Parts: sequence; structure tokens; C-alpha cells
Amino acid sequence: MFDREAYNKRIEWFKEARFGMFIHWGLYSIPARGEWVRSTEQMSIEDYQEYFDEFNPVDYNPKEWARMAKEAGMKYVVLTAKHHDGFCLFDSQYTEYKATNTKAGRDLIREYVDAVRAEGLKVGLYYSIIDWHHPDFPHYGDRQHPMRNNEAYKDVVHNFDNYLDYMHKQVRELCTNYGQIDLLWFDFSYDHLRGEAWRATELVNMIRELQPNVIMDNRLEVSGEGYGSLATNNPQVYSGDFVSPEQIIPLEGIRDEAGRPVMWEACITMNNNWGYNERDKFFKSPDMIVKKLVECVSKGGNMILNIGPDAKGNVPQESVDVLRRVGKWMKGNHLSIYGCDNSGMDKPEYGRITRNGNKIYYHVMENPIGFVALHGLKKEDIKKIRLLATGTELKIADSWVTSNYPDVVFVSFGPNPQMLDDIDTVIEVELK
Ligand code: H79
Repeated sequence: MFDREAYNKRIEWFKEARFGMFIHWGLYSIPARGEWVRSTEQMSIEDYQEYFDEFNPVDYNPKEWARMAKEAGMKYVVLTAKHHDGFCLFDSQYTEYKATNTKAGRDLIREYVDAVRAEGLKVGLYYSIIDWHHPDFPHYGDRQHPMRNNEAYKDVVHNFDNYLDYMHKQVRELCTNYGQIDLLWFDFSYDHLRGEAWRATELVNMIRELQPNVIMDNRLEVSGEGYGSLATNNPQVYSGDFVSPEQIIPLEGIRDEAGRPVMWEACITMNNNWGYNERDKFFKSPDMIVKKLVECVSKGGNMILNIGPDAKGNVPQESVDVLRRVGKWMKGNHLSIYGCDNSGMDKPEYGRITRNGNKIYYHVMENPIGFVALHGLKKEDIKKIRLLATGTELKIADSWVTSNYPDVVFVSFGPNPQMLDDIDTVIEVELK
């Protein structure tokens, strides 16, 4: 039975946090053609082996990653402990295909977990339930596998249960060897491989026993198609704690069958790849990132923004610059993000609205001509209006220009009506 009370308690910190950092990093950072390179270029295990032999991340410094996340205003970090290629950044006793056996020579997850925790951020691990390296993970005819339709492997018999034992044991290691884990990000179910095909009830019961407070995404059950049983009245044990829309922001947030808001997190790349891609320079601007974050929060969701460090472990300069600018905005305006939610009010033409209790945040994303209209307010309910970033008080405007709209509250940015922050200037309205 789904315990809604326990569920609501579990996701409290996540709802409060709203903004996280995703990190995709592994062997695929060396070819630098995206994390799917083994699949898209149909490389065999042998083809791909050279990256294992070469892996030597001399600049790996998760303390710096954690500091970057913190300074950008992010509250949690999720790193790929194992991606689809099966390579483990952690020291698993069940495989030799791990960082410990490369030139890195050590458990890279341990240093990451320590670094993130030291910054006071929540610790997340991504773990791919797909595994292109394990001999018992099916590939013949499987469109998600790099070796799909390879005649040479036509008659290979897979013992999928063998793979599942391996996968369960690795998840047990992640839940046992690194102290408290706050978030597990599984990726992903498809075709017939979903839910109990992963022995998911057994898996989740084990996880909940080892890490009673951990939250999980919904991909033991689905990937992108549908929200899974979390959005029904009878979530499965393995429904996960949040829906994980990939590279899309839900049009109006997400609700379950009973109309209750369902927790979700949009995962978004900084450019158009998750893993480092040397040729992909299509980075999103800080302007876009701030606005998309506000959009998520205004629809009751989180945003996790991805970086793809290079083979040596360095974060691309473009990403560093974006994070810095986003952090500058967050420094002054985080109260309009953390713990905020859908306001239930109409979206204004110039931006969006977020809300935290008796504080309503009007995000002004376009310079106004003259006054700014704060729709949906009654003058007598207002205690105080301020510019969030500076604390400057704003008076309700009373002018012949606004007199045609007697029911609307207007304020002014002053005699020179320029936005304080050219991305998003936040006006905080405190209600009585
Ligand atoms: O880990 C990241 C992705 O690698 C993984 N989930 C995020 C968090 C993922 N992305 N997409 N998918 C899983 C679904 C598969 C998409 C594909 Fe393709 C379309 C696989 C092959 C065609 C994207 C485009 C990857 C290669 C080309």
C-alpha cells in the first residue's frame, strides 16, 4: 500500500529545494561525442575498451563541482555512478569495469559524496538500469542496445535474472557504502522492460530498508511515456517519488487522478548533450535558464540542470559562465524559488508568478513601459511590496495613467523604469 503521509514527508526537502545539478561524466567524456556514443556509433565492447584503458581524470575535483552547484543556488547534485555503458565510477565488488581499475585507481563516488555533503547539499546518484556491458543484458533486436541486430550474437542466450542479481547488488552497495543517500535517479524503462521486469518491488523494498528517506525518480516504471502509477490513485511500490520529464517542461504542471499535484523534476541539458560533447557549443543562455527555472517552480516542479565535464574532469567554461550568472540572480532572488509553488494566479504578460505562503513573487521578465501591473491583488490585502533583490520598498502607484484600471495594483520601478536585473526582476508582495 502506498503511504501518502510518508511520501509527503519524504519529498519535503525536494519540494523546498527546487533547483539541482545533474552531472553526466564517465568513459564517454573521452570520445566527447555524447554519452550515447557507444550506441549511436554501434561500437563493440572491444571498440569501447580503449576509453577504459585511457581513463585518467587528472583534474577530477568534485569539491569544485559541489562549490559550483552551491554558488549557482542549487540544493542537490546527482552524478552518474553508472551510465548505460555500464562503467562504474564507484568501487563495486561485483565488476572489474570500474574506476578503481583505471588510471584513476580509486572510488570516485566516495570523493563526490563527501564533497557534496561538505557543501551542505543533498547527495544524489544516477544509476542506469540499462547496461550495455553486462553479458546478460539482452541486445539482439533491442533498439536501445549498441549491439542490436548483430548477427554474430544472434544465438547468445541471456540469463536476465543474472543481470538483475548484479543490478540489485550494485544498488545495495550504493545504499550501504556511502552514508545517507538523498536521491536515486534510475534510468530507464522501455518496451517490456519496466516495473516487475526489473524485480522492482523487491528492489525498492530493499532500498527503503537501507535508505528510508531516499527519494527516487519514476523510471523503474516508465521513461517519458506517461507519468506512471504515481499519477494514479494506486501508486506501485516502484512508482518513485517524482515524475521525470526529460528535455520538456510540462505544459501545466502535473496532477494525479484525484487532482492532487504530483511532484516532478524537469531534467534539462546545458547544451544539447548530457555527456561532454566537444562539438556541441549550443549552450543555453543564463537568461533562458533562469526563466525556465522560474517556469518550473511556477508550475509546481523542480529543475535539474546538467553539466558534462570533460575527460580530465573539467567543467566546460561555457557552463561555468552560465552557472555563475544564474548564481548571481539566485543570490538576490532565491526566496522566489526555494519552497515556492504554483500561485494559482494567471500568468502575467511580462513574466510569471511564484508563491510561498503569504509572499507572492511577480517575476518581471520584460521592461515595462511606465507602471507594472500586479494582477490578482486587492489593495487592502497587501502588507508590503518590495524589490526582492535589494529590499527597496515599492509604493502602490496612483496616477491618471492607471485610473482606467481601478481594480489593478500598479507599482513603478522609478522615474527610469528599467528592470533592476535584466533577466528577471522580482517584486515581492507580502500579504497581511
Ligand atoms: O542520461 C541521460 C540520457 O542519456 C538518458 N536520460 C538522460 C537523463 C536518455 N536520454 N534519452 N534517452 C535516454 C532515451 C533514448 C533516446 C535516443 Fe538517442 C534516441 C536513443 C537513440 C535515439 C539521443 C539521441 C541519444 C542518442 C541519440
